Amino acid sequence: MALRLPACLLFSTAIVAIASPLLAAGPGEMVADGGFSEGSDAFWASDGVTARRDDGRLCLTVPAGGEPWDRLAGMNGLRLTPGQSYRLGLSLSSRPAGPVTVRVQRDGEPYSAHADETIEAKPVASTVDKTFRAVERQPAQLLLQLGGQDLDRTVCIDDVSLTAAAPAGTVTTSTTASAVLVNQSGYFRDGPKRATIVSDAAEPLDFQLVDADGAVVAEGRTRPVGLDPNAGVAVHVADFSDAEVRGEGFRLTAGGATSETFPIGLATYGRLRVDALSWFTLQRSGIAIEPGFADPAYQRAAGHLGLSPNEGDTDVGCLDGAVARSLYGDWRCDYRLDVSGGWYDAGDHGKYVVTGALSVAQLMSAYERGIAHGGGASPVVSDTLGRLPENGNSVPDILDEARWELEFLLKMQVPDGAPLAGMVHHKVHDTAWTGLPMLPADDPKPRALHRPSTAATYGFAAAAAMGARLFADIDADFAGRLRQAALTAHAAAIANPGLNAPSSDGMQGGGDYSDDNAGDEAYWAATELFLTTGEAGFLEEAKRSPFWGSAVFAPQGAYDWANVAGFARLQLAAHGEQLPAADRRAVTASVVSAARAMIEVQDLDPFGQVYRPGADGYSWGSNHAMLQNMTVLAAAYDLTGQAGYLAAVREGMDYILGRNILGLSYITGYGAHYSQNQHSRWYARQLDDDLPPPPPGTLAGGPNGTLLDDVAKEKLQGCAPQACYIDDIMSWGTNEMAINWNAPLFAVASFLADAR
Ligand code: 9MR
Repeated sequence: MALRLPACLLFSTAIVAIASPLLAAGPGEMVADGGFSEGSDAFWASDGVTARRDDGRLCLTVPAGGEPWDRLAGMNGLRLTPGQSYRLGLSLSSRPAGPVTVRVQRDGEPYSAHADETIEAKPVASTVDKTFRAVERQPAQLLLQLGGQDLDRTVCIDDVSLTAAAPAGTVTTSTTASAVLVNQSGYFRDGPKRATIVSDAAEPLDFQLVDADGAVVAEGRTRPVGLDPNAGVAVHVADFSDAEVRGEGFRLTAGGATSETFPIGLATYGRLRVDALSWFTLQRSGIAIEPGFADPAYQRAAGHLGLSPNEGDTDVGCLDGAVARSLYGDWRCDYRLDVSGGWYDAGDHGKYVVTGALSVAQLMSAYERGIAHGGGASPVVSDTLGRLPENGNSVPDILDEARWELEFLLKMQVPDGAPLAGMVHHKVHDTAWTGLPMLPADDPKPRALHRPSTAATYGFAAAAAMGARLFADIDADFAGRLRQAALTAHAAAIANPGLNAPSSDGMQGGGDYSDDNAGDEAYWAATELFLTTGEAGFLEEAKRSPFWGSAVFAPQGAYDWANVAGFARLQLAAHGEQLPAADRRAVTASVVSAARAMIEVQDLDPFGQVYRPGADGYSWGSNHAMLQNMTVLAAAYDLTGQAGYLAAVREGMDYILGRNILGLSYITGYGAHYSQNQHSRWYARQLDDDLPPPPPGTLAGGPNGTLLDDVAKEKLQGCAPQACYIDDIMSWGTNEMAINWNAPLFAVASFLADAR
């Protein structure tokens, strides 16, 4: 509803608008003199409505007629923080009885509501007590809609109060967490060491760092921050960076509370790098997971090899019928493809080229960093890095794992001679969702190829070009296949612009991965083709892209599967030795300035997050968005050698590993309390004791401000942004695992294991 305020608002003689209604009485109270007992208040009344003080109330005389919004009273000047919960209270009476709509809304077009409640007001006053979550940062107002009645009436209000509230979700989901929130997996001896303490004390608190024997090894005073809108509570920060000690079993105490134990100087990123890479091996489709290379707990039959009850993926046709027509119009195909292999995307059995391309590229980027930095001495380039069947085959393990996906991506390309030849199918998945649990080999649903898309084709071209570069010295034949396929795809995508993956509300057995702009994928493809071939034409193409000079990194997430320009920019910065000097300088400067902006965000955040949530709170897969941001900081460190960037990545991991309002590490197997029920059809221990839990090194998606699944809708209503997470296997909106989430986890772990 668009609500227009009359241009001229009449103030009753008894009512004087004060300049700043935020100069309020009680602590945190946003309504000045809501008890109407002092000399001034902030309320106005619209044309025709008169207001007067009456025995410590504000009474409004409202003429009959009009629409509800034609007769108003209200208070302007509210500044709300998106995501923060607020509590609105007032007492309300109406003589004669009738409805009053109470709104907190934008103070201007389109008057969008933070809260909207209609109350049947009676002659005897009743209390309104409403908790709501602010949706945006625009100036807001508290408004009463009083019109639309058959008779004149008098509405009186009293005890009007608006305060920031710690919402129910925070209380229920954080009760198990200590008030002293630390990186439970451990700090670097010479790295930043900070903790976040939940406390509304106005003064600094004393803190102590206590070792495993109970001895105080460092102490200091906290810095009070006040209410943190993301956490929904007031916090302090303790900085014990100067304590250059080493060992297991440290604790931090402050304000009478004690943290979980944590190590210092024994950082676990080497182990995490191995776990995060080996996680991909366990995601493999089309191969049995055997105790020969994997923990026996994860043993399972090969999935989707066409053995009953599976129907795929060795002989898959294109989606047809009504769903295909509704999504893709006249598109059809009369070939069938063997698209076996690759990785399952996430907790479902779908395989999506857009996430596959970026994920495989990020694995390869960690390898390429290992070559560029440290002359290949890093374990990241070794043949004994992961737990995978090709271990010891003289090919670096990362490339073995990458090849598993690249071979699948190659199969997704439309064959020569067919319509859209050279384009790449956007995805292959079941034609209807399966339930949980469901081992890959047990999936009985038919599989179908979806229409090729321009974005998937460019994404594939980029990843394949990158693979061609990295396999050149290892397997020339494979590198040649990749290179040819990348060139073919690139040409096909240019010839078929605007073939976008549509949105279908996920109703067809797989994720949509809809994307209506392939420009960023085109920029990435041109970039990788340039880096691989050195051909000026690809550089010119990249430079013609609107993404060439634009600011591609956002604090909500530097890049993701749908927005890959940030990754392309990092690639150019890291490996663009062949760029003309001025271009190189510009590309480097853009990465460094984005990293600087991320440090500013981090410095202001009491949890050390390298992330700023958007208007809707944390995004789907917010944990991975932070990790992507850390890859920008890591790149800036590689480009400048400045220790601040390395420190920022180290501290950025604190939030992921337990320094968050839930006191929970989002990586299975890391920290004292960690996510262990991630949404997966086969790591489904929560549903079936005979199935394994997610393997160590599994990243949970993380808080998601949009409550998507039924568990989140039921359990997380009113959650503070940082608390919109639940470790439940059915909460796919907050707790899924995914290849494009574990890929940056691997890349960041690898960076932190190696960077000094
Ligand atoms: O994380 C993905 C999000 O960015 C997309 O908007 C959404 C719809 O395409 O899909 C999300 O990814 C899920 C996918 O749909 C199915 N596999 C699991 C993915 C992670 O939750």
